[in-house]
Amino acid sequence: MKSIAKSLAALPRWAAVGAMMLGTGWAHAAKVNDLPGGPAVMQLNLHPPATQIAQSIDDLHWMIMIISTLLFLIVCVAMLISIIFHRKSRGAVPAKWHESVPIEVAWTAIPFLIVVLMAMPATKTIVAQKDTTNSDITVKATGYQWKWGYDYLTGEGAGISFLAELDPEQRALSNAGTPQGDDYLLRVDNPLVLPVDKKIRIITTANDVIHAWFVPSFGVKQDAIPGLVRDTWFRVDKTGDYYGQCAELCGKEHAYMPIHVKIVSQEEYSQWVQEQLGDKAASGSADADPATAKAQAQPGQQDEPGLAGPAASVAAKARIS
Ligand SMILES: [Cu+2]
Repeated sequence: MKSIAKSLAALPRWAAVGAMMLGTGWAHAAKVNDLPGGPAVMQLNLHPPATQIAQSIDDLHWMIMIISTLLFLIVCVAMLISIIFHRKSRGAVPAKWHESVPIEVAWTAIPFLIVVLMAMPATKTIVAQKDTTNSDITVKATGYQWKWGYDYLTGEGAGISFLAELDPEQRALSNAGTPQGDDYLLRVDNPLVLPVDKKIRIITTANDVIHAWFVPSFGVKQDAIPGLVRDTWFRVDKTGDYYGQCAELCGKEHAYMPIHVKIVSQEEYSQWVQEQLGDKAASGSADADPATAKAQAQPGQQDEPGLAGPAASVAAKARIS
């Protein structure tokens, strides 16, 4: 009793703290705007879809939401009518019948049909999500604590590889406790650049613990598991910047490994590929470090099969330190 009274006495203090936190939240909310391709202020719904799969997921979400809401309302209204108008105090007398085959068939068949109605389009979408065949470009995304390594494996750009880390300025803002900007904790140093309207296959794996490659606007979320490969795909309808984050709790800096995908026109992509491959050729010929050259020439000696390029050398450095 005493402890309850004590808790009640503390309520105004907690209310004040809550109001203060809410006030701070509103103050921050006022400073930021919606981020196209990323989260929106006070967002309740899914991200606007940028791929056909994301559109299907959005449609499924609304269809199932509407069916569930209707069922909830029908059950609630039936229950309230029964409680209010058929209560004992009003003289209601319970029916005497027992076991009714038609009713039992109805309450088994109708929910079954509703579930089938929801499962059919959902299955179609899942099958489409898993169809990674005939891709134009394949990129391997490797999760590290706490960054992403990208290796372009096939298609235009094959051979490009780099690491994408949280923008250092944003890391500093986070350390100082002063979040700023619409893309706070979503900007990276090297975004993943890909062309519009091409089927992109992403192979996911990880170097240490389980991560997940998640870009909501693409309708893509795939675990990246050490020692295993998984794949997913997307074809983006329009150019722009799209943002996501690691979606598997992977350690203390889980919140600091964002994903930034830049979808550009085919011409811009070809130009970017030329620049990257040109830079790589230049740095390859200028690379006087025999250890790095050896590591790149003999990827089989790495712990991570198939890792090559900057991702491998950084992984090797990370192991050494
Ligand atoms: Cu992670």
